[in-house]
Amino acid sequence: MKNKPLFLIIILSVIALGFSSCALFKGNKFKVNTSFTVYGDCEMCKERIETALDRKGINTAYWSLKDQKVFITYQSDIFTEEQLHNIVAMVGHDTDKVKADDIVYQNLPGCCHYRKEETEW
Ligand SMILES: [Cu+2]
Repeated sequence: MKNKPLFLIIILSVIALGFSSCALFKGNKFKVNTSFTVYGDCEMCKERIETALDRKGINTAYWSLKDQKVFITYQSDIFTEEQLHNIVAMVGHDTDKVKADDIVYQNLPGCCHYRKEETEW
């Protein structure tokens, strides 16, 4: 049985290949694009929003200051769209569905205070 190790290596490679193509397929199957309104006021907001969304299960996240919108590609088997809204709201940014906690919002640097009612006071 001189060939046994070689045979084992081949079997293991086939199994590994099977797993990786499975993962690849899975990755595409659940990959979803979405965009929704996220309020912010400056480059620091952009950094804060994109950093909050920089996590496993989120492929790309881009926030546009001009559009007041975030564009996200994520894995729908890991996150729901509601969770994405919550992640952004948690760091102090209102979305079109979830309002950020007032205390978290108050603690943002002054330049990041995007809520209109506050600047009008
Ligand atoms: Cu800001």
